[in-house]
Amino acid sequence: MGFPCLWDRATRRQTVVAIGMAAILGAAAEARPAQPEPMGQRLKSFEVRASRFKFEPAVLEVTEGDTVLLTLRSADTIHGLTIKALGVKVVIPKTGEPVEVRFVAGRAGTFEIACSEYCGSGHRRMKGQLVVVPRPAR
Ligand SMILES: [Cu+2]
Repeated sequence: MGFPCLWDRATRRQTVVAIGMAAILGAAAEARPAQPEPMGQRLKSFEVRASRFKFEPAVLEVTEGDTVLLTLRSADTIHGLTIKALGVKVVIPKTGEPVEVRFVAGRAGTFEIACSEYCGSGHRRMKGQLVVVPRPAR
């Protein structure tokens, strides 16, 4: 490094972030789907069935940094899926037509999934969990 006096903790953290972004951008630019994507930068897809009063599967596990694609279908009436902590909200129509929602699991933790549309007496207990495990250190 040309500026060792700047090589403090903050600089190191910014450098790591910059390398991470470069890796993401590089992977996107190359777009070679046959290559396995690096850990923590994968697309995780789930098919989720909503019905009175549950999500199936109820627990979704991904790795920090993953892009998550949910394909949601209702088996009966109108439902919704919201993950408030991550700003995710989508209505699932009663027709059974699939709806998709895509988001980045940007931070580790266990986040509540809830139904966002009143769907009957058990609406309040219609819950699930998104478990985002920390990205392994390299
Ligand atoms: Cu519901």
